[in-house]
Amino acid sequence: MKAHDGMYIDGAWRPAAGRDRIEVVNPADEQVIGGVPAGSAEDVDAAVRAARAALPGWAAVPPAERGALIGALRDVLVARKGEIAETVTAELGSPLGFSEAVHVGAPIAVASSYAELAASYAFEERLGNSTVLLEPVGVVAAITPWNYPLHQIVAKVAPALAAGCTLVLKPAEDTPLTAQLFAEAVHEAGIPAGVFNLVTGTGPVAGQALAAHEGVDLVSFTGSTAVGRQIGATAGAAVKRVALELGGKSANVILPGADLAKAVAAGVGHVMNNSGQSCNALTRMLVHRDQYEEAVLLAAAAVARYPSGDPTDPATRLGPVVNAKQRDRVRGYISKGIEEGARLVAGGPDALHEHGYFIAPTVFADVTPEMTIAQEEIFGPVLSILPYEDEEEALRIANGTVYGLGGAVWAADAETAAAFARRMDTGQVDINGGRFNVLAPFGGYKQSGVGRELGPHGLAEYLQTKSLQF
Ligand code: TXE
Repeated sequence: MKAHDGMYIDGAWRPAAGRDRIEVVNPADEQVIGGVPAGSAEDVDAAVRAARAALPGWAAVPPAERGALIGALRDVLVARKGEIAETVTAELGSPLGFSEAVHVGAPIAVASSYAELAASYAFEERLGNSTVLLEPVGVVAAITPWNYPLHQIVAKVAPALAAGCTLVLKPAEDTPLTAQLFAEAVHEAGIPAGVFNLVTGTGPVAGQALAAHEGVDLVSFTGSTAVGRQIGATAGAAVKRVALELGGKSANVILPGADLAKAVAAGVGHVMNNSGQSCNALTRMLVHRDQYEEAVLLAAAAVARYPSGDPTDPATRLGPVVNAKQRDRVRGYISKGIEEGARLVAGGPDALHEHGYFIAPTVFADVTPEMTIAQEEIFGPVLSILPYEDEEEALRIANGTVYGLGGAVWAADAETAAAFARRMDTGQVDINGGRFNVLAPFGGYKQSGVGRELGPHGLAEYLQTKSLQF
């Protein structure tokens, strides 16, 4: 696939300082589809300098004009939707229809929301005898993962631009081609040179250099809890702002009286979408003991409707996972589930196809809350179904992990489900199948992270506060 042999710094593609490269592999057939330069500390430094130099000019652009440029960026993403979706599918392996609708559709909606929010947000307010100014925090380091390659970028870049910040993006090693297309879109939209900069490279080299750079004012990271903890510690030592969006082990609580068939089918879909590689995936389904066996049968029937294979084939609903490391990791968790005594109802650890990093859609029953598969983030198409006796036990199980990112509750009516959701230690809960809302804050309780993305709460992360008394 087409790739730039350079870094997008200060409004142009520039050669990398070193000669290291990253190969991009299609996870569906294990073929190399391209390559990009692996940036060094020198490239990071050039990008941070460009972002810092552009900061005063961009921060002074009236918010409505910044919003208009974010709108122009959205328009380019819309115009190039097909090409971006094909690139996401080639790098990540997600079915093409899902890439178009979700991988590109969601960021388009996010960019639209920030085009409007930039213009309408109250960057100044009067409180008693003070005028409170909400000013851009400065230069942002955005470090993003591969699971939603475009969305994770736009969820950071759009609010940062709206706030008046400038950025350096270090995208994931597995999906740099989507990031390059995004940089092209920024350029085409006419966003001034230096406001957005891209350095491709590895986490331990380019990522670490960026997170530790003294010219960065805020590090916004999405990825594993292990790396997030490290970035948080580095930022803390430098008294630098940080936003962390980390792992999850979200519970899908089906209360008696809910439409069981609908709840189970939706829950299975949530875990199978994107091959389970969503930080808020509803990986633990909690069902009342009286309906338990019925739910297990329904789930087994539902996963059978997720044929896996070539992601460009419209019949495919389940693609591979992103790379060999993730495949081995997910298989390891499936084997662990069997070893610890969970009942395998569908799928398993065996290879599915001759080529590609495919995992069979897998369902475990008789999972207890202490099992590894009920505690750790698997990041694959693996569902655990846990029984409960009463609501108090369901709540204890739902809240009984170190994570708290997503969640869902199903009940006979929305009020009953919402009453339960209020007691959950988690950042976002879908009630009776509630849909994605681009304005709703997204982020974690407990070890799922620090800070929020999306909507006005997401914009606030990129602002700092000054008060003038008069
Ligand atoms: O993540 P990493 P990986 C979870 C999921 C998955 C596991 C491992 O459970 O199985 O993490 O995935 C950059 N300094 N999530 O190994 O390494 C890296 O280059 C600075 C949840 O892919 O955390 C990439 O850009 N940066 C998740 C980004 O961090 C560093 C999404 C994420 O990679 C770095 C992805 C360092 N020392 C994985 N090391 C979610 N919350 O959505 C790596 N990076």
